[in-house]
Amino acid sequence: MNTTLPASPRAWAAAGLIATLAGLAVGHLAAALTEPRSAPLSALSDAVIAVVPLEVSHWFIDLVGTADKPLLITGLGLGVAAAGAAIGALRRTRPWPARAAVVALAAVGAAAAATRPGLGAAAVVPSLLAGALAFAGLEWWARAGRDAESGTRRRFLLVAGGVGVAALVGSWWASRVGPAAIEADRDAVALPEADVPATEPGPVADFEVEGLSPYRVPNGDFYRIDTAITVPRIDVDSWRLRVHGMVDRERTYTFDDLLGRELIERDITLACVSNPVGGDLVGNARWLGVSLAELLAEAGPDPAADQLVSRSDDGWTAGSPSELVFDGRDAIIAVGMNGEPLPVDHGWPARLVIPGLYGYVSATKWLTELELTTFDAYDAYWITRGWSEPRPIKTASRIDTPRSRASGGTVAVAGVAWAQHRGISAVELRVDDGDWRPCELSDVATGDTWRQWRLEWDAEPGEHTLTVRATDGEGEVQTSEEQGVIPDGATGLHSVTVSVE
Ligand SMILES: Nc1nc2c(c(=O)[nH]1)N[C@H]1C(S)=C(S)[C@@H](COP(=O)(O)O)O[C@H]1N2
Ligand SMILES: [Mo]
Repeated sequence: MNTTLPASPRAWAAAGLIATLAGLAVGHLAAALTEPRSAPLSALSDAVIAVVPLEVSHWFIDLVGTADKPLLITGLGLGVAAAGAAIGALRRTRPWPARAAVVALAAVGAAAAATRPGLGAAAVVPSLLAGALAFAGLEWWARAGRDAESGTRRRFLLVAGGVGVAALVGSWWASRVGPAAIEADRDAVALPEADVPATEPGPVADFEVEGLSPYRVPNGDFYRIDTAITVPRIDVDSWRLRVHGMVDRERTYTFDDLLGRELIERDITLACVSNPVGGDLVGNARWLGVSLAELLAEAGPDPAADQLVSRSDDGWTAGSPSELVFDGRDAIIAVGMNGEPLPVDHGWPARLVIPGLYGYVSATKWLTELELTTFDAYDAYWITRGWSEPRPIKTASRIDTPRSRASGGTVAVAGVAWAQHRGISAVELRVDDGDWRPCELSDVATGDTWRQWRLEWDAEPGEHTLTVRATDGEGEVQTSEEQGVIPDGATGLHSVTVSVE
């Protein structure tokens, strides 16, 4: 039995969809084998992030929080798939416009990839390959669909579907063990012991209350914030750190150069300027690395250079006040985090950590360049997008437990407070409209980390509001005035409503 009837528009749309998905999958495989950031959807998402107006991205991030990037890439994927289906339907009656649309789509992907900072002309290959495959698939279908027997159409489905699935499996494999996989390199690095170990905070750094953030957050739980859709995968052997700009002599360092220097270890709390009151975009870790100030000094910085611009492999930049880098604080080029080489998501193979500054003006991951310049001469990534020039981290405190309910009797109320570099000297808790009650504070070694606090509360049944506030190391009490995160960090007091049984 044969079906020589022309295929329905719906069948053409399905064919367009399948050819497009197969093309995308092959493009993805090509990228996974070479440079994951050049995958069509990754490159497109990156480009969208780069060009979308500020108001739109702020609105979107407000709406969906850290789900912004997965949602963006999924949305773009659905968009491209829908375009593929539409092109399939169009191809049925108007072959040339449909062909042109495939070419245009591939060109957009290629242009997005080639213009990503740090990627070159070769980055066009995955998108062009994806386009070529979708194009060929559709041509084949057109022949099969016009006058073919159902067997030919079935063959189309099998082949296109098979190519797509095989390419997806291949990319998954390539991302784990292929040439662009770097986990193995990272696993192979044995970090030397610190020459100058971190000062231990004391016997009670951790109150170990259920629900309370640990003093040091394990790498797997550490918050992650960056603009990278696909994180840079850096080959550590060819990685270089270049120091240039307003210096007497440019310098370049390899990863081994860093490991061969004096390694210091410090507990430092990172915080994101976009952390809302009570939010969790903050964490403390033990960093191992080299002194940023000492390394920069070797280049002979010009005293007039008031800004240190740090640049990431993917082109992201942060601008930090040179004055703070050189004022004796423990600014570090970190290669280790909590006893391991830096995780890929946290900047492998090297990143900056400068105590007392928000991440967007200091904590460059996948670090490749340090440039001494001035604030007049250059605005870093987030400065051009509405965030303020570097200002001190605002004193903040958070209630970790209880968050919503508790059983009556004695309840351990506990949380963390931070005001990096100034330190925390007191934390107080208020129950309903009562007096501020002083809390017990954990041991800390420096003012560069957060500090745990706790209070035993005799909880009466009913609904209660708990509010916390901290005082920094300079005696300044945290403000209750509410401000949003833009432009220089949120203020206000964290409160939770707890129902006590
Ligand atoms: N390359 C790069 N580094 C970056 C960023 C980025 O987008 N790209 N974001 C910064 C911001 S805003 C913060 S808060 C910290 C977060 O570091 P983490 O992801 O290790 O917690 O990294 C900083 N370093
Ligand atoms: Mo951030």
